[in-house]
Amino acid sequence: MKELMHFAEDQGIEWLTIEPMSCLAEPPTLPCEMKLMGEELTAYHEANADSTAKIGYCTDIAHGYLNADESEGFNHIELFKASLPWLYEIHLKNTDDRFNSTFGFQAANVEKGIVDVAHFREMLVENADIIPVETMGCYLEIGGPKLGRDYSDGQVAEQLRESLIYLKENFMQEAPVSEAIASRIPEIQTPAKDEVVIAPSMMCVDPLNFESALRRVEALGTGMLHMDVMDGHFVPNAPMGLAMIEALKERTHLPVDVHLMVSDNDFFVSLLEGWNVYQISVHAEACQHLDRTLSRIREIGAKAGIALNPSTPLSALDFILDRIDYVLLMTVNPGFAGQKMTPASIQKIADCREYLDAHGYGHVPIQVDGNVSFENIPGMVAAGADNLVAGTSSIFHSAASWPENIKTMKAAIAEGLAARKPAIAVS
Ligand code: S6P
Ligand code: MG
Repeated sequence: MKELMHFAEDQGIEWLTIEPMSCLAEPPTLPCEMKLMGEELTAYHEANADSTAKIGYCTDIAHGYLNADESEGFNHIELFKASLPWLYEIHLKNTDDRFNSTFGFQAANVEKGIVDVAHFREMLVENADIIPVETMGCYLEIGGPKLGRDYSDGQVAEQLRESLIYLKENFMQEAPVSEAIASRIPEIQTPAKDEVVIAPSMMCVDPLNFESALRRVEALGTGMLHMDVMDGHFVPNAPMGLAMIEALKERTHLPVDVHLMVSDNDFFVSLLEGWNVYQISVHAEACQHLDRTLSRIREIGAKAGIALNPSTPLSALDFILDRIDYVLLMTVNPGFAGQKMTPASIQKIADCREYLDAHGYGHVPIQVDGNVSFENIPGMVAAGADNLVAGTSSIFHSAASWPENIKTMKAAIAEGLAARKPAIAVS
Protein backbone atom coordinates (compact mmCIF):
# COMPACT_ATOMS: atom_id res chain seq x y z
CA MET A 1 0.00 0.00 0.00
CA LYS A 2 2.80 2.42 0.89
CA GLU A 3 4.48 1.75 -2.45
CA LEU A 4 1.18 2.47 -4.14
CA MET A 5 0.95 5.78 -2.27
CA HIS A 6 4.32 6.80 -3.72
CA PHE A 7 3.34 5.59 -7.17
CA ALA A 8 0.04 7.50 -7.06
CA GLU A 9 1.76 10.74 -6.09
CA ASP A 10 4.20 10.21 -8.89
CA GLN A 11 1.29 9.96 -11.31
CA GLY A 12 -0.21 13.21 -10.02
CA ILE A 13 -2.96 11.48 -8.00
CA GLU A 14 -3.83 13.27 -4.75
CA TRP A 15 -5.97 10.69 -2.98
CA LEU A 16 -6.10 6.92 -3.01
CA THR A 17 -9.44 5.51 -1.99
CA ILE A 18 -9.75 2.28 -0.06
CA GLU A 19 -13.11 0.63 0.33
CA PRO A 20 -13.15 -0.99 3.74
CA MET A 21 -15.39 -3.99 4.37
CA SER A 22 -15.58 -4.93 0.74
CA CYS A 23 -14.94 -8.54 1.75
CA LEU A 24 -14.05 -10.23 5.06
CA ALA A 25 -10.87 -11.62 3.60
CA GLU A 26 -9.62 -8.22 2.44
CA PRO A 27 -8.78 -5.92 5.33
CA PRO A 28 -9.57 -3.36 6.50
CA THR A 29 -12.82 -4.99 7.46
CA LEU A 30 -13.35 -4.75 11.21
CA PRO A 31 -13.40 -1.41 13.08
CA CYS A 32 -10.01 -2.12 14.69
CA GLU A 33 -8.48 -2.87 11.28
CA MET A 34 -9.88 0.34 9.82
CA LYS A 35 -8.36 2.28 12.71
CA LEU A 36 -4.96 0.62 12.48
CA MET A 37 -4.68 0.96 8.73
CA GLY A 38 -6.06 4.52 8.67
CA GLU A 39 -3.63 5.67 11.37
CA GLU A 40 -0.61 3.96 9.94
CA LEU A 41 -1.12 5.12 6.36
CA THR A 42 -2.03 8.67 7.36
CA ALA A 43 1.08 8.90 9.56
CA TYR A 44 3.10 7.56 6.66
CA HIS A 45 1.62 10.17 4.34
CA GLU A 46 2.32 12.95 6.83
CA ALA A 47 5.93 11.87 7.16
CA ASN A 48 6.26 11.73 3.35
CA ALA A 49 3.82 14.46 2.37
CA ASP A 50 5.66 15.48 -0.76
CA SER A 51 6.11 12.01 -2.19
CA THR A 52 2.92 10.13 -1.32
CA ALA A 53 -0.78 10.47 -2.10
CA LYS A 54 -3.23 10.66 0.80
CA ILE A 55 -5.47 7.75 1.59
CA GLY A 56 -9.17 8.01 2.30
CA TYR A 57 -11.94 5.52 2.90
CA CYS A 58 -14.89 5.06 0.61
CA THR A 59 -17.43 3.58 2.99
CA ASP A 60 -20.55 1.69 2.10
CA ILE A 61 -23.37 2.67 4.44
CA ALA A 62 -25.08 -0.69 4.04
CA HIS A 63 -22.31 -3.07 5.06
CA GLY A 64 -22.60 -5.13 8.21
CA TYR A 65 -21.57 -8.54 9.49
CA LEU A 66 -23.43 -11.38 11.13
CA ASN A 67 -21.73 -13.92 13.34
CA ALA A 68 -21.81 -17.59 12.45
CA ASP A 69 -24.82 -18.06 14.74
CA GLU A 70 -26.63 -15.31 12.76
CA SER A 71 -26.40 -12.79 15.59
CA GLU A 72 -25.25 -9.30 14.68
CA GLY A 73 -21.44 -8.92 14.70
CA PHE A 74 -20.97 -5.33 13.55
CA ASN A 75 -23.86 -3.42 12.12
CA HIS A 76 -23.67 -0.82 9.32
CA ILE A 77 -23.74 2.11 11.74
CA GLU A 78 -20.83 0.85 13.87
CA LEU A 79 -18.76 0.14 10.78
CA PHE A 80 -19.51 3.54 9.26
CA LYS A 81 -18.55 5.32 12.49
CA ALA A 82 -15.23 3.51 12.61
CA SER A 83 -14.31 4.87 9.18
CA LEU A 84 -15.10 8.54 9.90
CA PRO A 85 -11.58 9.89 10.57
CA TRP A 86 -10.54 8.78 7.08
CA LEU A 87 -13.87 9.15 5.28
CA TYR A 88 -13.50 10.53 1.78
CA GLU A 89 -16.36 9.01 -0.24
CA ILE A 90 -19.60 7.17 0.44
CA HIS A 91 -21.57 4.45 -1.26
CA LEU A 92 -25.24 5.09 -0.68
CA LYS A 93 -27.38 2.01 -0.82
CA ASN A 94 -29.99 0.07 1.07
CA THR A 95 -29.94 -3.47 2.45
CA ASP A 96 -32.04 -5.87 4.47
CA ASP A 97 -31.40 -6.80 8.10
CA ARG A 98 -29.18 -9.74 7.06
CA PHE A 99 -26.89 -7.40 5.07
CA ASN A 100 -27.14 -9.70 2.11
CA SER A 101 -28.92 -7.75 -0.56
CA THR A 102 -28.42 -4.44 -2.28
CA PHE A 103 -31.19 -2.15 -3.39
CA GLY A 104 -32.07 1.48 -3.73
CA PHE A 105 -34.59 3.78 -2.12
CA GLN A 106 -37.83 3.30 -3.99
CA ALA A 107 -40.87 3.33 -1.70
CA ALA A 108 -40.97 -0.47 -1.45
CA ASN A 109 -37.19 -0.61 -0.86
CA VAL A 110 -37.40 1.89 1.98
CA GLU A 111 -40.03 -0.22 3.65
CA LYS A 112 -37.99 -3.40 3.69
CA GLY A 113 -34.54 -1.77 3.98
CA ILE A 114 -32.77 -0.89 7.21
CA VAL A 115 -30.64 2.05 6.01
CA ASP A 116 -31.83 5.40 7.31
CA VAL A 117 -29.92 7.91 5.15
CA ALA A 118 -31.03 10.89 7.27
CA HIS A 119 -29.29 9.27 10.24
CA PHE A 120 -26.08 8.91 8.24
CA ARG A 121 -26.32 12.53 7.28
CA GLU A 122 -26.66 13.48 10.97
CA MET A 123 -23.59 11.42 11.81
CA LEU A 124 -21.64 13.29 9.13
CA VAL A 125 -22.68 16.67 10.50
CA GLU A 126 -22.02 15.69 14.12
CA ASN A 127 -18.59 14.38 13.24
CA ALA A 128 -17.60 17.14 10.83
CA ASP A 129 -14.59 17.94 13.04
CA ILE A 130 -12.93 14.59 12.53
CA ILE A 131 -13.77 14.00 8.87
CA PRO A 132 -10.76 14.94 6.71
CA VAL A 133 -12.72 16.53 3.85
CA GLU A 134 -15.54 19.04 3.66
CA THR A 135 -16.95 17.80 0.36
CA MET A 136 -17.28 14.15 -0.49
CA GLY A 137 -18.40 12.11 -3.42
CA CYS A 138 -21.47 9.93 -2.87
CA TYR A 139 -22.37 7.08 -5.21
CA LEU A 140 -25.84 5.66 -5.36
CA GLU A 141 -25.91 1.88 -5.73
CA ILE A 142 -29.12 0.23 -6.67
CA GLY A 143 -30.27 -3.35 -7.41
CA GLY A 144 -27.29 -5.62 -7.27
CA PRO A 145 -27.88 -8.52 -9.62
CA LYS A 146 -24.92 -10.82 -9.32
CA LEU A 147 -25.59 -12.79 -12.47
CA GLY A 148 -25.95 -10.36 -15.32
CA ARG A 149 -28.79 -8.07 -16.02
CA ASP A 150 -30.29 -6.22 -18.89
CA TYR A 151 -29.51 -2.65 -17.98
CA SER A 152 -31.81 -1.38 -20.67
CA ASP A 153 -34.56 -2.62 -18.35
CA GLY A 154 -37.01 0.24 -17.84
CA GLN A 155 -37.17 -0.57 -14.15
CA VAL A 156 -33.59 0.55 -13.65
CA ALA A 157 -34.42 4.06 -14.83
CA GLU A 158 -37.38 4.16 -12.48
CA GLN A 159 -35.36 2.84 -9.54
CA LEU A 160 -32.72 5.46 -10.18
CA ARG A 161 -35.19 8.29 -10.51
CA GLU A 162 -37.11 7.44 -7.33
CA SER A 163 -33.98 6.69 -5.33
CA LEU A 164 -32.39 9.97 -6.33
CA ILE A 165 -35.51 11.93 -5.39
CA TYR A 166 -35.52 10.15 -2.02
CA LEU A 167 -31.83 10.95 -1.44
CA LYS A 168 -32.33 14.57 -2.39
CA GLU A 169 -35.06 14.90 0.20
CA ASN A 170 -33.42 12.92 2.98
CA PHE A 171 -29.72 13.30 2.49
CA MET A 172 -29.07 16.55 0.67
CA GLN A 173 -30.89 19.26 2.64
CA GLU A 174 -28.67 22.32 2.59
CA ALA A 175 -28.99 24.56 5.63
CA PRO A 176 -28.11 22.43 8.65
CA VAL A 177 -24.80 21.37 7.16
CA SER A 178 -23.61 24.91 6.62
CA GLU A 179 -24.71 25.83 10.15
CA ALA A 180 -22.68 22.95 11.49
CA ILE A 181 -19.62 24.08 9.59
CA ALA A 182 -20.17 27.67 10.68
CA SER A 183 -20.23 26.53 14.30
CA ARG A 184 -16.77 25.05 13.82
CA ILE A 185 -15.30 28.47 13.10
CA PRO A 186 -13.68 29.28 16.43
CA GLU A 187 -13.94 32.64 18.12
CA ILE A 188 -10.55 34.11 17.43
CA GLN A 189 -8.75 35.57 20.39
CA THR A 190 -6.15 38.27 20.09
CA PRO A 191 -2.88 36.37 20.36
CA ALA A 192 -0.82 36.76 23.52
CA LYS A 193 2.06 39.20 23.31
CA ASP A 194 4.68 36.56 22.70
CA GLU A 195 2.63 34.41 20.40
CA VAL A 196 3.65 34.58 16.76
CA VAL A 197 0.95 33.62 14.25
CA ILE A 198 1.82 31.85 11.00
CA ALA A 199 -0.29 32.82 7.98
CA PRO A 200 0.41 30.58 4.95
CA SER A 201 0.17 32.54 1.70
CA MET A 202 -2.18 30.52 -0.46
CA MET A 203 -1.08 32.11 -3.74
CA CYS A 204 1.99 29.89 -3.37
CA VAL A 205 0.11 26.57 -3.66
CA ASP A 206 -0.69 24.72 -6.85
CA PRO A 207 -3.88 26.44 -8.09
CA LEU A 208 -5.09 23.23 -9.72
CA ASN A 209 -4.95 21.42 -6.40
CA PHE A 210 -6.10 24.24 -4.18
CA GLU A 211 -8.55 22.30 -2.02
CA SER A 212 -6.18 19.50 -1.27
CA ALA A 213 -3.48 22.07 -0.40
CA LEU A 214 -5.98 23.83 1.84
CA ARG A 215 -6.69 20.61 3.75
CA ARG A 216 -2.97 19.93 4.11
CA VAL A 217 -2.43 23.46 5.40
CA GLU A 218 -5.33 23.08 7.85
CA ALA A 219 -3.74 19.91 9.17
CA LEU A 220 -0.58 21.85 10.02
CA GLY A 221 -2.37 23.82 12.72
CA THR A 222 -1.33 27.30 11.53
CA GLY A 223 -3.21 30.41 12.60
CA MET A 224 -4.81 31.92 9.49
CA LEU A 225 -4.95 31.76 5.70
CA HIS A 226 -3.29 34.65 3.91
CA MET A 227 -5.15 35.41 0.67
CA ASP A 228 -3.50 37.87 -1.70
CA VAL A 229 -5.84 39.78 -3.98
CA MET A 230 -4.20 41.69 -6.83
CA ASP A 231 -5.74 43.59 -9.71
CA GLY A 232 -2.92 43.77 -12.26
CA HIS A 233 -2.99 47.54 -11.82
CA PHE A 234 -1.72 48.47 -8.36
CA VAL A 235 0.70 45.58 -8.74
CA PRO A 236 1.70 43.89 -12.01
CA ASN A 237 0.18 40.50 -11.18
CA ALA A 238 -3.21 38.86 -10.45
CA PRO A 239 -2.79 35.27 -9.32
CA MET A 240 -6.03 34.70 -7.36
CA GLY A 241 -9.51 36.11 -7.76
CA LEU A 242 -12.17 36.97 -5.22
CA ALA A 243 -14.10 33.86 -6.22
CA MET A 244 -11.55 31.86 -4.25
CA ILE A 245 -12.31 33.83 -1.10
CA GLU A 246 -16.03 33.45 -1.56
CA ALA A 247 -15.52 29.72 -2.02
CA LEU A 248 -13.71 29.58 1.33
CA LYS A 249 -16.71 31.08 3.12
CA GLU A 250 -18.05 27.91 4.66
CA ARG A 251 -15.30 25.54 3.64
CA THR A 252 -12.57 26.20 6.14
CA HIS A 253 -12.38 26.71 9.87
CA LEU A 254 -9.26 28.87 9.52
CA PRO A 255 -9.65 32.66 9.75
CA VAL A 256 -9.24 34.25 6.32
CA ASP A 257 -6.74 37.10 6.15
CA VAL A 258 -7.15 39.16 2.95
CA HIS A 259 -4.30 41.33 1.66
CA LEU A 260 -5.66 43.70 -0.98
CA MET A 261 -3.12 44.92 -3.52
CA VAL A 262 -5.56 46.82 -5.72
CA SER A 263 -6.22 50.36 -6.84
CA ASP A 264 -9.95 50.49 -6.11
CA ASN A 265 -10.03 49.27 -2.50
CA ASP A 266 -13.59 50.37 -1.74
CA PHE A 267 -14.88 48.24 -4.60
CA PHE A 268 -13.08 45.12 -3.32
CA VAL A 269 -14.01 45.73 0.32
CA SER A 270 -17.69 46.01 -0.57
CA LEU A 271 -17.52 42.70 -2.45
CA LEU A 272 -15.95 40.99 0.56
CA GLU A 273 -18.91 41.84 2.78
CA GLY A 274 -20.72 38.77 4.07
CA TRP A 275 -17.96 36.28 3.28
CA ASN A 276 -16.79 35.60 6.87
CA VAL A 277 -13.45 37.26 6.24
CA TYR A 278 -11.51 37.69 9.49
CA GLN A 279 -9.26 40.60 8.50
CA ILE A 280 -8.53 42.79 5.49
CA SER A 281 -5.52 44.99 4.85
CA VAL A 282 -5.39 47.82 2.32
CA HIS A 283 -2.32 49.62 1.04
CA ALA A 284 -1.83 53.17 2.26
CA GLU A 285 -0.32 53.99 -1.14
CA ALA A 286 -3.50 52.94 -2.95
CA CYS A 287 -6.25 54.53 -0.85
CA GLN A 288 -7.48 58.00 -1.67
CA HIS A 289 -9.64 58.12 1.44
CA LEU A 290 -7.75 55.81 3.71
CA ASP A 291 -9.60 56.71 6.90
CA ARG A 292 -12.95 56.00 5.28
CA THR A 293 -11.84 52.70 3.74
CA LEU A 294 -10.46 51.43 7.06
CA SER A 295 -13.70 52.36 8.82
CA ARG A 296 -15.66 50.55 6.13
CA ILE A 297 -13.66 47.36 6.73
CA ARG A 298 -14.65 47.40 10.39
CA GLU A 299 -18.26 48.11 9.42
CA ILE A 300 -18.40 44.89 7.43
CA GLY A 301 -17.25 42.99 10.51
CA ALA A 302 -13.58 42.43 9.68
CA LYS A 303 -10.43 43.63 11.40
CA ALA A 304 -8.79 46.49 9.53
CA GLY A 305 -5.13 46.47 8.59
CA ILE A 306 -2.94 49.02 6.91
CA ALA A 307 -0.30 47.68 4.54
CA LEU A 308 2.87 49.63 3.82
CA ASN A 309 5.24 49.10 0.92
CA PRO A 310 8.94 48.87 1.81
CA SER A 311 9.56 52.50 0.85
CA THR A 312 6.53 53.98 2.61
CA PRO A 313 7.45 55.80 5.82
CA LEU A 314 5.85 54.88 9.13
CA SER A 315 4.42 58.38 9.34
CA ALA A 316 1.64 57.00 7.10
CA LEU A 317 0.24 55.63 10.38
CA ASP A 318 0.15 59.01 12.10
CA PHE A 319 -3.53 59.85 11.80
CA ILE A 320 -5.23 56.49 11.41
CA LEU A 321 -4.08 54.65 14.55
CA ASP A 322 -7.61 54.57 15.91
CA ARG A 323 -8.84 52.89 12.77
CA ILE A 324 -6.49 49.91 12.60
CA ASP A 325 -6.29 46.49 14.20
CA TYR A 326 -2.92 45.54 12.68
CA VAL A 327 -0.11 46.81 10.49
CA LEU A 328 1.19 44.81 7.52
CA LEU A 329 4.77 45.66 6.66
CA MET A 330 5.80 44.52 3.20
CA THR A 331 9.32 43.20 3.32
CA VAL A 332 9.44 42.82 -0.48
CA ASN A 333 7.80 44.95 -3.16
CA PRO A 334 4.27 43.57 -3.46
CA GLY A 335 3.14 41.44 -6.37
CA PHE A 336 5.18 38.26 -6.36
CA ALA A 337 6.32 35.39 -4.20
CA GLY A 338 9.93 34.27 -4.18
CA GLN A 339 11.66 37.67 -3.92
CA LYS A 340 14.52 38.82 -1.68
CA MET A 341 13.81 40.87 1.43
CA THR A 342 14.44 44.63 0.98
CA PRO A 343 17.48 45.77 2.99
CA ALA A 344 15.82 48.15 5.48
CA SER A 345 13.08 45.68 6.46
CA ILE A 346 14.33 44.54 9.87
CA GLN A 347 15.03 48.08 10.95
CA LYS A 348 11.57 49.12 9.80
CA ILE A 349 9.90 46.35 11.83
CA ALA A 350 11.81 47.46 14.93
CA ASP A 351 10.95 51.12 14.28
CA CYS A 352 7.30 50.23 13.76
CA ARG A 353 7.16 48.30 17.06
CA GLU A 354 8.75 51.23 18.83
CA TYR A 355 6.38 53.67 17.12
CA LEU A 356 3.28 51.68 18.10
CA ASP A 357 4.48 51.25 21.70
CA ALA A 358 5.37 54.92 22.01
CA HIS A 359 1.95 56.02 20.70
CA GLY A 360 0.08 53.79 23.13
CA TYR A 361 -0.80 51.16 20.48
CA GLY A 362 1.51 48.45 21.70
CA HIS A 363 -1.34 45.93 21.40
CA VAL A 364 -1.50 46.38 17.59
CA PRO A 365 0.18 43.39 15.95
CA ILE A 366 2.66 43.70 13.10
CA GLN A 367 2.28 41.29 10.20
CA VAL A 368 5.28 40.90 7.91
CA ASP A 369 5.00 39.72 4.33
CA GLY A 370 7.70 38.84 1.83
CA ASN A 371 10.69 36.51 2.02
CA VAL A 372 9.80 35.44 5.54
CA SER A 373 12.47 32.78 5.30
CA PHE A 374 13.95 30.44 7.91
CA GLU A 375 17.00 32.74 7.93
CA ASN A 376 15.02 36.00 8.18
CA ILE A 377 12.45 34.89 10.77
CA PRO A 378 14.65 35.21 13.89
CA GLY A 379 15.52 38.81 13.02
CA MET A 380 11.95 39.70 12.07
CA VAL A 381 10.51 38.23 15.28
CA ALA A 382 13.22 39.75 17.45
CA ALA A 383 12.41 43.15 15.90
CA GLY A 384 8.74 42.75 16.84
CA ALA A 385 6.87 40.85 14.09
CA ASP A 386 3.77 39.09 15.49
CA ASN A 387 2.35 37.54 12.36
CA LEU A 388 4.42 35.92 9.62
CA VAL A 389 3.12 35.47 6.09
CA ALA A 390 4.65 32.21 5.04
CA GLY A 391 5.36 31.48 1.39
CA THR A 392 7.94 29.83 -0.81
CA SER A 393 10.83 30.69 1.48
CA SER A 394 9.37 28.89 4.50
CA ILE A 395 6.26 26.74 4.76
CA PHE A 396 6.12 25.96 1.02
CA HIS A 397 9.88 25.64 0.62
CA SER A 398 10.48 22.83 -1.82
CA ALA A 399 13.44 21.28 0.02
CA ALA A 400 11.32 19.61 2.73
CA SER A 401 7.75 18.61 3.50
CA TRP A 402 5.29 21.19 4.81
CA PRO A 403 5.17 19.64 8.31
CA GLU A 404 8.98 19.70 8.44
CA ASN A 405 9.03 23.31 7.26
CA ILE A 406 6.61 24.27 10.02
CA LYS A 407 8.94 22.71 12.58
CA THR A 408 11.86 24.69 11.18
CA MET A 409 9.76 27.87 11.25
CA LYS A 410 8.79 27.29 14.86
CA ALA A 411 12.41 26.83 15.87
CA ALA A 412 13.30 30.10 14.07
CA ILE A 413 10.41 31.87 15.82
CA ALA A 414 11.59 30.60 19.21
CA GLU A 415 15.06 31.92 18.42
CA GLY A 416 13.59 35.34 17.55
CA LEU A 417 11.43 35.45 20.67
CA ALA A 418 14.43 34.62 22.85
CA ALA A 419 16.32 37.52 21.29
CA ARG A 420 13.48 40.03 21.77
CA LYS A 421 14.33 42.96 24.01
CA PRO A 422 12.01 43.18 27.00
CA ALA A 423 9.40 45.90 26.39
CA ILE A 424 10.33 49.17 28.06
CA ALA A 425 7.42 50.50 30.05
CA VAL A 426 6.41 54.00 29.01
CA SER A 427 5.05 55.99 31.92
C1 S6P B 1 3.39 39.27 -2.43
C2 S6P B 1 2.31 38.74 -1.53
C3 S6P B 1 2.83 37.77 -0.53
C4 S6P B 1 3.51 36.51 -1.08
C5 S6P B 1 4.43 35.96 -0.03
C6 S6P B 1 5.29 34.89 -0.59
O1 S6P B 1 3.07 40.48 -2.93
O2 S6P B 1 1.69 39.77 -0.84
O3 S6P B 1 1.83 37.41 0.40
O4 S6P B 1 2.60 35.55 -1.41
O5 S6P B 1 5.19 36.99 0.48
O6 S6P B 1 6.27 34.50 0.31
P1 S6P B 1 7.77 34.20 -0.16
O7 S6P B 1 8.36 33.46 0.96
O8 S6P B 1 7.66 33.44 -1.43
O9 S6P B 1 8.37 35.56 -0.38
MG1 MG C 1 0.44 39.18 0.90
